[in-house]
Amino acid sequence: LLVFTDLDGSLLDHHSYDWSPAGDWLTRLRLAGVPVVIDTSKTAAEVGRLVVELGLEGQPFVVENGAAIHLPPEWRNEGESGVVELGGGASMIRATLVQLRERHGFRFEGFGDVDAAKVAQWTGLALEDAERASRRDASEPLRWLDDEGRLDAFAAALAEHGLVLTRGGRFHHVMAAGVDKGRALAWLVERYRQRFGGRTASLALGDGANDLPMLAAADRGVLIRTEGAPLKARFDRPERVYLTHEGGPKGWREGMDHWLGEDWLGQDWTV
Ligand code: 2M8
Ligand code: MG
Ligand code: MG
Repeated sequence: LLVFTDLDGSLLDHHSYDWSPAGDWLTRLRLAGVPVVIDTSKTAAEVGRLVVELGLEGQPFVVENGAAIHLPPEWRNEGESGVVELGGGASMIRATLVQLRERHGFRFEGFGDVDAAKVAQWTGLALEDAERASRRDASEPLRWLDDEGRLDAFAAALAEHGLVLTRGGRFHHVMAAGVDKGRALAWLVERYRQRFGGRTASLALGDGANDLPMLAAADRGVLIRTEGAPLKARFDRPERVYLTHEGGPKGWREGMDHWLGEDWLGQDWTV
């Protein structure tokens, strides 16, 4: 079994960054040798710190909404760097965004338009964390300041330039077309299978629109309830996705209790 998890609003409380309700499960999974793989919109600079705090060192992790996968040194194949890119770079994305804003008059503000102090203000992160969040390699988060009704036209304009729009907890995110958390999950499930063989069932947990491809790509999913309006999600096989009542790390724990329960090691994960 492999566990893939979103961070903000899922394993971590969106405001306090507390994950203590999920702590018991993290310990149990570690003792059972079940990898917990972070699959997040955060940057490598942010996650590099968090894996240590969360005790999740030694596993690969996915950053920037699936745009890049970071592999531990011992995981790298010959000639492979530690970073597998599944989409194009941030400077191309930024240049296209600036061009579209000028041409169509879309109103938005991206992380690349402002300094870290502003990002700290938007997110509630400490300045040094906001600075880490601003070091983007392959995605751009932005605040949409225009009519919600223009988002479709914005997404269409992005698509013409080979880019895709998704939505996280607070921000919209722009990546190269084809990039999403689900594709990164599939890539890593295959890599775990090559490395360790055997069963590679996956369980994914997330709370945002940007997590839906990850939940759809996993054998089992946990859609963690968000504050405010519940996310409208349609899955091909909805019986595979559990919707929590609690939010954040409490919802994370609830989803684990639901799928893994007491005798979870004995469960049949084949699908
Ligand atoms: C951004 O992502 C969150 C995740 O859902 C959002 O859209 O609200 C990211 O850019 C990340 O790098 C940053 O740490 C986070 C802070 O709120 O915001
Ligand atoms: Mg989230
Ligand atoms: Mg996220």
